[in-house]
Amino acid sequence: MFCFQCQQTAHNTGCEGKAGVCGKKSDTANFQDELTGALIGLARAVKSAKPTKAADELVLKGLFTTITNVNFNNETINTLLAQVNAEKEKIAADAENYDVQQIWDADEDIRSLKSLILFGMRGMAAYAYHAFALGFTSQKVTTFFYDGLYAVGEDYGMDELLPLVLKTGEANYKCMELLDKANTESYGTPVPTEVPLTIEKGPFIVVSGHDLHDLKLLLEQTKDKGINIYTHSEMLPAHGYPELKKYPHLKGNFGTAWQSQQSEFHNIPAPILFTTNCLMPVRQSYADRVFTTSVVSYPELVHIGEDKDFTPVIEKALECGGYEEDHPMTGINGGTTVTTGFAHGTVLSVAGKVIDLVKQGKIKHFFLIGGCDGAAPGRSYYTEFAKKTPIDTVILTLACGKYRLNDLKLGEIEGIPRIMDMGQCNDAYSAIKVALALADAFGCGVNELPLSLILSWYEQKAVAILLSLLYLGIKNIYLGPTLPAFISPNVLQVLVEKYNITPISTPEEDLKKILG
Ligand code: FS2
Ligand code: SF4
Repeated sequence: MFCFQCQQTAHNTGCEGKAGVCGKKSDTANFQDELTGALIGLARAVKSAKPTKAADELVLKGLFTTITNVNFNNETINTLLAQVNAEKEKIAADAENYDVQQIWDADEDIRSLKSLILFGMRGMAAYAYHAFALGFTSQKVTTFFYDGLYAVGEDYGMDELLPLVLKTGEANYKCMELLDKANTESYGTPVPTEVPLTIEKGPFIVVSGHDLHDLKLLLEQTKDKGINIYTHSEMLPAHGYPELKKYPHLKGNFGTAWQSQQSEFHNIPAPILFTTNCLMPVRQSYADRVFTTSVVSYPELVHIGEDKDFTPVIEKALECGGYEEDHPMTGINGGTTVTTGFAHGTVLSVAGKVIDLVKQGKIKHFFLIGGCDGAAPGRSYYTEFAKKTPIDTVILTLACGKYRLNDLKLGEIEGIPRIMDMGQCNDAYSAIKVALALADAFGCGVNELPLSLILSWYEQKAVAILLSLLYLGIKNIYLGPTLPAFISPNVLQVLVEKYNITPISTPEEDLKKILG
């Protein structure tokens, strides 16, 4: 096996040997490579013939399946591989699959650029899949998947690959826009919502991952059954959506970010449903209570299929019974509630006030502190950074990295909260919309705004978002906790020269640099 697609890759160079740091075994990694090679074969088939609806869906599923912490199951990966091969045969039998090892063995700059495109597309596929589940598709996005996959299988040089990296960012921007439309048209514009962290007594189900459609179906199926539903990790922003928050049994949020799940789920008296990443290797003390659905899969766990009949999860909740008394939990800074729901619709509705506060000097700077969380010790940087921001600054946050700071009570500036949670990682779209609107109001470019992006990355959706920010020309991003292992020195030089991407240092130093 060789895999270096995520931030925790071994020695920040690559996972090799018997298993990766995430727990993915070498045979699983190899099957994932084979699946990727088959998807490239499918893209080659589509060069000479029209794609089918089934092929479009398989591309999304196939790419999504290979994201970090999604699928650890050789059986489901091989089923998908067979489906991709069968579909390719139907479209153009002579199209050949690709050996992905060729990318890993390529010259380091070519490997770097192809990785940026491939990993970016994996992240983007997750977003496209969530939109697809709600009945939303975009021809432009679908076409890009085929073009991008085709390109990574070709013998292209730097000159051909570099523009494709930015095109991946452009396609992902469209994809996040599509998902924003899918989520808000299906569930309404998110509104600020305070979410309790205490688990009430009685049966409950914890829902993790990003798929709002799965949550909605579960809320329907658990109506009036005496079972409460708690979000986990990236599902927290669901509380802000009117069509989801209307269910009285959607009670609160369980636990913190994904990397704490093994201790937080230890002996939990309830089932946990994973709709997407980040699933960690499952410990014995709760293994009988973890359920997967969609492309998430783990050997021997019960999987909820496409019929989305959650009966096994519901029965498990009733069997476990939940806590006997209310069970108080806190965020990592001791807070007992968190607030979410500040997507672009809400933030832009008070744009006039925000602009006035900036003009009066009452808001001096905005920080977007967001992205993925993870186990790396250097990630406490983000908590410290948030704590050290001056009282006349506002923090926008999103994705699971927010658990480092979302329970801090930093107060308000004339009614505008100093921390605003914009949602899931894909809601980076909201942050971009707000930044563009502010730039418009001040008659300047985004790079001239008193706004700094302090980003944390872990998996491939973060890669896709970073590429979208670069496509939009956004400069001076602070990135941590480490730089991606798949960025070669030459590619890094381009990113630094063109976009001034800066690795994080210490909160004190970076704040001094930013605020002068
Ligand atoms: Fe966090 Fe994991 Fe959202 Fe990532 S829960 S690192 O999937 O996509 O952010
Ligand atoms: Fe290693 Fe990350 Fe790949 Fe897992 S996903 S094998 S931790 S690089």
